[in-house]
Amino acid sequence: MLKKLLTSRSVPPLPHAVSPAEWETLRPEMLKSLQDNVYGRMPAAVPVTSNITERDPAFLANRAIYDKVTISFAYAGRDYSFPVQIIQPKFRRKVPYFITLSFRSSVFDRYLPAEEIVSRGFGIAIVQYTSVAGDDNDFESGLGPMADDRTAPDAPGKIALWAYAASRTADYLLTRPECDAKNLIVIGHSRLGKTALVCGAHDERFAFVISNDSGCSGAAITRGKYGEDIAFITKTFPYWFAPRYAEYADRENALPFDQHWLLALTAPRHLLVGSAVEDTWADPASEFLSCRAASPAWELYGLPGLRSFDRLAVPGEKYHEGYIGYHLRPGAHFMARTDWCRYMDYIAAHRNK
Ligand code: GTR
Repeated sequence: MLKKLLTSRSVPPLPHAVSPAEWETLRPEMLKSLQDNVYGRMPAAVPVTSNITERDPAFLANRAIYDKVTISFAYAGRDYSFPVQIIQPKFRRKVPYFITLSFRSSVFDRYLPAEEIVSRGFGIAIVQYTSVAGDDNDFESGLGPMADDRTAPDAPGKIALWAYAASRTADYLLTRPECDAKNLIVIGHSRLGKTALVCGAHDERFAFVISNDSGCSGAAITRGKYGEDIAFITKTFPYWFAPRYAEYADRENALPFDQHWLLALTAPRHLLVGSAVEDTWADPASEFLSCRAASPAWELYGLPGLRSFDRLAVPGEKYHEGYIGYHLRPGAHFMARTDWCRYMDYIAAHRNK
């Protein structure tokens, strides 16, 4: 049934490979195609320096350490920096960190049950997205100038720049002795869910890549999608993307791929996709189908991708057996405590030893 649904929407298959080695050779071409057509070039990684500007050694009832850190680097002759907030649970030898791309900077936020996350032994690194680069057409401030000439068809959009900042945050986190390098996580909601997927596709140091309600140009299959489409998103948020993406408005069939390519670039690591049933703008069914269509990438490695019934998910269901975890939450577009609990349960069960 799911196969039929994908065929009826003309979703192109993943590039053909018969072995992990062959798949690895396809990775750079797939990334390039996504960069050229959707998100724009990903700037090359450069070394970072860090400076702790604030510390609370007795945070969260003395169960955590809070650090405010400035991460700095030089790129193409210019200096850049952005702040990150770190919450490190105490009394743990190795800490799996969530790098969370966040809308707001407050640790106690409606999208972030920080105390519960820390009490379960996870660390948190908050990258507040507009402190990296504004959510607008301004490419003069923050990391904006890294996009260079925004008239180039493949110039990076803001999603690429936010994703780049999450990777530079990983550079810093990996220097902290408590950081569990085998279980690094990147997570985001909505536009920042799209960003988490782009970051995880490029940066193989992330063991878990999590997209919450990311929808159009995120986890959802574009061809035949309900709700938001390329015409709307490129008109409303042109600066999120490479300028070329707008050429696909009302021409989604001309795209040489669909969004399951982005998901498949996480293989053979873990991918988690959360949808909400009332979030028709993001289109949960298209997010679910995308997980299904990405699964063959994991199967090449002899690993299960999405393990589900051969039908669309129903509200309240979760599929946690495969390397792709999926859940469909009752309710609307939001990053809920339920979503976090599902993700933490999955990671606890699949954590790399
Ligand atoms: C909407 C946008 C979506 C989604 C959302 C969000 O306005 O159309 O693609 O990203 O914003 O980020 O909250």
